[in-house]
Amino acid sequence: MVGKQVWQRKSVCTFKYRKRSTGFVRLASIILIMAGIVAWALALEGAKNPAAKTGEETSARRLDFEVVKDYPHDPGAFLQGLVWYERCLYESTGLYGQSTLRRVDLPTGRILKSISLSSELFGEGLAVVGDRLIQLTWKSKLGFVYDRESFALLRRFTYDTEGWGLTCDGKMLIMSDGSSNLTYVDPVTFSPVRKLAVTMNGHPVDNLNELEFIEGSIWSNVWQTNLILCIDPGTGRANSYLDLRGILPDKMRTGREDVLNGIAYEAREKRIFVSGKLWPRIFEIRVK
Ligand SMILES: [Ca+2]
Repeated sequence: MVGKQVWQRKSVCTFKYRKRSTGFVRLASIILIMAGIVAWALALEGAKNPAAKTGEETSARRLDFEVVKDYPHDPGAFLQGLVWYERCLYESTGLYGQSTLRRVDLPTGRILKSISLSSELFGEGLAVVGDRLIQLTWKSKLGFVYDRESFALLRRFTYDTEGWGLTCDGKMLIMSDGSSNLTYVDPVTFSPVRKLAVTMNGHPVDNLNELEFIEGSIWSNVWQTNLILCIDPGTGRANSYLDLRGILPDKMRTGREDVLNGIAYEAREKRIFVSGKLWPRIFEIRVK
């Protein structure tokens, strides 16, 4: 009998403990689920809008712009690199079996000269350094140096990463590889000189792509977005950005991979050109 009472008391205590314990577990679960939902919402917002303030770094400023003019562009050009020299644009286009290096006239958009890459190569970033054109390829880790006028191949070089965007700050090449790092590369030896980690609002920004050095700032479009970041070469911080959403009208879109992927700068008249993969237009923009 005594034993039964003890058992009953123990049993009641255990039941109460279990009840309290179950309540605590339920509350903790709810808190965890709520925290998960908030974290997921923040991550989603961050993915949609890297400009959202998420860290201690000063929030990047959105720059207003206007389209000054637009020009025809070969809608078959899978644009990967765009650069201006004197009166022409130079383009590197991608896709296996379709990659080219070309010189394009403005305002007509006419292709003045074009050479094809071997079918196993996928053209990527392009920069002008003096009388040479430097072109990257995507996964082949192989770059080319051409005579700017004749497009004669002068030499090849290699690198350790994927090749994405390329520009020149007047002294060094700056290269992107799809990560949040940019690499400074010696334009003569093609040796990497230093890495620049790029952040926006305190966070690394992946998928840095086509580049252009404009008035002391590295402009980089972020692959598969309408964003162009304006990066301080000293700190790696994107202090400002442009959102080019809607610049290419929906009716001109192919629905394929027609994302923003070209930035060029004409320094004399301070003109900025942007375009994208398979875009039928090149847009000249002015930052307000
Ligand atoms: Ca460029």
